[in-house]
Amino acid sequence: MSPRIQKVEALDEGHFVCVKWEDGSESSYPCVWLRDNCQCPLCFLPSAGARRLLFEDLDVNIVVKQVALADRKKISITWPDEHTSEYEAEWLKKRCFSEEARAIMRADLFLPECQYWGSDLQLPQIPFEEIMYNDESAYKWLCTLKKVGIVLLTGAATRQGELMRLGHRIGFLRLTFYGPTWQVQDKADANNVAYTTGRLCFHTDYPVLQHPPGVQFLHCIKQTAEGGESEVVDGFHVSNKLKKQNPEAYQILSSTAVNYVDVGVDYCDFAVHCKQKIIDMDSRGQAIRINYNNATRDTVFDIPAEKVRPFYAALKEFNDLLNSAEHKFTYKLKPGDIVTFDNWRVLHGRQSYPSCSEVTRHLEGAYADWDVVMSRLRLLRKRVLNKD
Ligand code: OGA
Ligand code: NM2
Ligand code: ZN
Ligand code: ZN
Repeated sequence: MSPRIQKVEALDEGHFVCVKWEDGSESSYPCVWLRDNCQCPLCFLPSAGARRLLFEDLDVNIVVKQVALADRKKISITWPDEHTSEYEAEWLKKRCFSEEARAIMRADLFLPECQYWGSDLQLPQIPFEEIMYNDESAYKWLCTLKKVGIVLLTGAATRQGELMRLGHRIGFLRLTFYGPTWQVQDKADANNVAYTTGRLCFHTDYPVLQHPPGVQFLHCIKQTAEGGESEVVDGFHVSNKLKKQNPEAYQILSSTAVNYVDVGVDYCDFAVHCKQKIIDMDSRGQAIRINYNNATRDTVFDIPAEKVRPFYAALKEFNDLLNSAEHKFTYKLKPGDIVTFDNWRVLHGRQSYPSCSEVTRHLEGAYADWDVVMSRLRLLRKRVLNKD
């Protein structure tokens, strides 16, 4: 069922090659791109899936000398220096430059579909051991994590080390100054407010890092009887609301760089500083990453004095929207639960709980990068759907 070619011709003085498909549709390919992507063994290294051709050796004004159709399944091009290139119909079809074809390719590569939620969230749940041993379940887990931003894995053993296993399942975890995995519990001389019994207001983890961890795992090993409930909110959904309701506040939060700081000792000693906008947006103004932890926001604030009060007012608007009953979802982790969520999108918090001389609440946490998670998702999809 691979596509077949009816006709091929050079256009625009040899700067484009136009392919007419059997269904009557047409695709036009710029010659500089065709030459750049010659698949011959001199120009391409199949074992690496990478280009051997050096940019220095590419003539960016190249035109075709001759183009021919071979058995409706591939085209061959002769270039002015007599180098020849062949391109398969299926390969070309996938790389068509039309708006629609690129939208399909983009969706396939990056799964941009996003399902917004509020207090009505139906927290997606999958048994932990299922995603560990079953590829279809693991694929479903990662697709849902990407689309909804949060998935609860249930029934894990109530001991440390399960997140290490989960890390191996996807590839590897993200090491930070708090260690490969880290223990959230009340600690004497805590080096982070998370390691106390206090309430944590809505935050994303680690905005002090230039590239904050994309995905977070929290494994409940022990849960306190009283307090310690978890809260989550869809930061992208709330950002959209803020943009509509108060464009000025949105503008301030998406353009003002806030200083973050984290100094201390854990996995090793650290003195981390960074400036981040609380809402990172793409070129269309859509939020793509929330960088907000009130605890690590620095006392140093590198903006002109007259901009300070408007900034606080804008942050207040955002914080109020995050906390509105309409937007936040509250639940309580049970021992054996592992909550997995998009740390670029979902803000999380916890209620306070009574302090006690013994440890009454213990979560093990870990991070992963979206690059690693998306890589595993694509490989699982290929295996599950048996396609590429
Ligand atoms: C954290 C955190 C949540 C909790 O450690 O950063 O958000 O429920 N913990 O303790
Ligand atoms: N912990 C939980 O930004 C932060 O400091 C988040 C990180 C200590 C690893 C908390
Ligand atoms: Zn070549
Ligand atoms: Zn946190």
